[in-house]
Amino acid sequence: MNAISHDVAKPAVAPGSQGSKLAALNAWVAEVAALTKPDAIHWCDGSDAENAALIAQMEADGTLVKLNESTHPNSYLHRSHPDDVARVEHLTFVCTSRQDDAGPNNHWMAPADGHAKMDALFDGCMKGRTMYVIPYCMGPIDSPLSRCGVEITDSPYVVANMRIMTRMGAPSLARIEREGTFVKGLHSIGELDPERRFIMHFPEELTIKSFGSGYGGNALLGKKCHALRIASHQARSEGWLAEHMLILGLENPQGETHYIAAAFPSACGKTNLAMLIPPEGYRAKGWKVWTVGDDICWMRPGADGRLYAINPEAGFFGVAPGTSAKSNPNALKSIQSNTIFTNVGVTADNQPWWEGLDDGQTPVTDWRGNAYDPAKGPAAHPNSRFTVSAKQCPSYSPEAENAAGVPISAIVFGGRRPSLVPLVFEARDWTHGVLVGAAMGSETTAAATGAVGVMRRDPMAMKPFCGYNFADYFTHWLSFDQAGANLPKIFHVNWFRKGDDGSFLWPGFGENLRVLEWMIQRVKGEAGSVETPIGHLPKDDEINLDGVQLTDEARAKLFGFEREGWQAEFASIGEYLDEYGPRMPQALKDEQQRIAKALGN
Ligand code: GTP
Ligand code: SPV
Ligand code: MN
Repeated sequence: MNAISHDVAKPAVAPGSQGSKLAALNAWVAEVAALTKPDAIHWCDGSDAENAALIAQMEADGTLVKLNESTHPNSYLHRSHPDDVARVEHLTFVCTSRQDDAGPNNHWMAPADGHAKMDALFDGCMKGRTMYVIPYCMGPIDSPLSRCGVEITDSPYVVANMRIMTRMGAPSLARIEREGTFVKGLHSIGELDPERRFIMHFPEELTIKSFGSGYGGNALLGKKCHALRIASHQARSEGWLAEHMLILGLENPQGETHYIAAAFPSACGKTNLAMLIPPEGYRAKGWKVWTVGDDICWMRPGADGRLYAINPEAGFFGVAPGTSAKSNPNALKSIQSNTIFTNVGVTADNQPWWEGLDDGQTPVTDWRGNAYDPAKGPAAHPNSRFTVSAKQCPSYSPEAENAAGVPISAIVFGGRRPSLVPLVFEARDWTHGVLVGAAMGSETTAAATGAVGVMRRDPMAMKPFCGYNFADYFTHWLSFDQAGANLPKIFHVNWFRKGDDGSFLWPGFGENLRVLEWMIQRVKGEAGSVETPIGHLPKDDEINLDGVQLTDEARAKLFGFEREGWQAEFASIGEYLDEYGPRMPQALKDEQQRIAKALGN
């Protein structure tokens, strides 16, 4: 690495910089270097040569294991520390000057205390290591909706992932030099000690400090830390939205494409829906789904009053288990080459393997690197992931690079709801839709540490990611309903309804297209519905079920309205809104009470 590293004794300035416009960046890098004391500083340019040198270094020290070159060219396996395999919500903080601004939905620390705690951890932590400076842009490099950041890290694995997940390197540095503003993200893997691990956000200072984890959303700071927690805070004051949503384009046989944004909690189906392949009959007629994004959506009103969305990311950090040629062929095709796999198993001939891959092979090594023994758990960690450029996805939309974004026709909320919640319903209007999002619930998944399968409220799928008080966030959402606005319709879906025997009642995956079709018909005023207190449900036969086998139980539960269950649900939603006290917008409380009354509560 000597060839591309700078001796720390030399000034820590960006290459080619005259010092003036990048003064703030250069000063910060120097300050961080003085604190963390790295042996060397490397400014990342994002080039192929730089990436190749980093990969070679990581192969040599065992950070990456090369996978089968003939089946998976240029692909690698990384095994993270077994105690460092997912986001850590209990160690994630939002440090606003006033505690109320972070809200009951966040862990809070006073900014001065947060900085003191983190700076003590960072003190000298990069001795013997190289410090990488990663300039990146979230969103197309030429889009006014995009925002830049710089992550400083001592993890070359983070550098390699950020190169795939963001527009990283020289063009981003040039934009930072033009704009002068950027989000500062400081990261060190430290000793990977869970007792010395914190993910700290200072939204008022556009600053992130993350220590002690090398995994996913904890360490790739452009993703959840910047593009959701910091960006949501920024979006509130600037009049836009930063959301945990996929974006897809649904093209019908007439060649019209409608864009849909959908918020499902972590590991609840965003990547799968974003890459959906329509059922055979639909494909034959010319239906197609285009992938714009699979995890994060930034949107703002355009001159015509519609919401325009960009995907701030450039790659996918997707859940591996369950990804197969049947469930998600586009994802599987995307990850045949140039992919970093984290915490998957491997086969005898060194191919990546995970539960649900269904390729007829068997793993020999598990995600920890031990001989695979089914009695000791799965071969792949349930939160094992692939990192791959979006450009490798066969359904990647050319519009994803459009600087203006795509106009959104429908917003969809959903979660894992084994009971009560039907397959789909539509909100009556924007305010009702905001309540539907605010009331979202879902079972927890392996994407975060802690118990799996526990039902919790996860408003707009943003519980772990909203950088400010949820009450203010709902107020912000409500504020988009104003004169001149031409807002998307809002829907709620549930792919995870279970029958009495515990199995899923809806086939899901590609078949979800049938539900999207109904939504767009509703947007165009072409489909009917049945009005209930919880919203509009599809009328009998309004959703095309040709070729779908559903039992009577499934039909009743997927399309029915269970008044008594909803009465209890609305009482619980009311209690939830009350947890936020007087900051909760009255309009949302009124909406909850109106529906509770209509339900007969
Ligand atoms: P994050 O990247 O954590 O934000 O997750 P995500 O929302 O992108 O989740 P993803 O699409 O990776 O799905 C996670 C899990 O849900 C996988 O195990 C999928 O197989 C499963 N899944 C996705 N869609 C469906 C569906 O329509 N039905 C059922 N039953 N399971 C699904
Ligand atoms: C999620 O947990 O919602 C993810 C994965 O998308 S991570 O980047 O680790 O947050
Ligand atoms: Mn996510």
